[in-house]
Amino acid sequence: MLTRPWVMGVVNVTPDSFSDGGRYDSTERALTHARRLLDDGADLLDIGGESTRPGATRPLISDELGRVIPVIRELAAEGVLISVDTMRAEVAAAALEAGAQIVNDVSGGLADPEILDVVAGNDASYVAMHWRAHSERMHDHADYAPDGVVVGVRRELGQRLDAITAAGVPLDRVVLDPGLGFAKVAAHNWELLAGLADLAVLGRPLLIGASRKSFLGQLLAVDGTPRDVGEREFAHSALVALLAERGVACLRVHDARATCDALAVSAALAGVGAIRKADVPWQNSHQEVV
Ligand code: PMM
Repeated sequence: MLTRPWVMGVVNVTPDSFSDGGRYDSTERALTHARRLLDDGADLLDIGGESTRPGATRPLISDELGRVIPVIRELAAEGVLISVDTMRAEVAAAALEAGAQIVNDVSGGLADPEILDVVAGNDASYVAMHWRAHSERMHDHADYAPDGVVVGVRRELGQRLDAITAAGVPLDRVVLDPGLGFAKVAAHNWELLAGLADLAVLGRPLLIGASRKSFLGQLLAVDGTPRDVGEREFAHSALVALLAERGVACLRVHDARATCDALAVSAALAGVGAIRKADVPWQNSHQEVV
């Protein structure tokens, strides 16, 4: 049976993200954007204050906190389900204190291992993404020989799961993410998307962040010039519909409306009237949707 993935709307409170850098870098602008994502059908919002675009340098912790905490505090008070996109234990702790319920750590606990203690200590849910190095150096780590990217990512995510549970985070609080574009070239991303069943054997729900990423721009390139970042939504919508059929549990997206439209198409084609949302370790995860 088709299950509907959760739609996680992206709010980058950053001056320099590749997809939307500088557009929502004040609390007011971020909140306006957040409310638009919710109106468009997002189930939860991912609030981040550090750009992870290739080559990005890291912000000061004080800047990251100043970007995300006021936005999280305001939205959480309105009852919005929030994840904080951070690799830092200190930011995760402050975000959970401000009302976030999920920590989305693109480093899967490698950048700052204490983040796992924060997640465990707060009974939070945790998204662990496959990651090898900070953005300024990740291109040097995109080698998956001899086993290939799917086997490599599965092995390394499995190692992260061991570390996460050893830190006291219950397994059933964890979602896994292959980390499209992080220490991966375009071909790696397509292999991972085609090989999701091989990642599902790790036994945890999968989250996918493909929205606006450069591998879509490369797919649609003309004469070697990648399609502009704002012109990749149709390709992403097609991918969304296909991923829904493959049982992905959560989609991290910039355009919630286009994503929800694509999901409506998958559901209609599957002949499903009322479908269950995919099982994920966060609130209302057994809610029925139409
Ligand atoms: N991608 C980005 C940031 N955070 N988190 C998860 N779990 N998965 C991703 O693929 C992911 C992420 C970078 O994209 P953005 O700059 O558009 O936010």
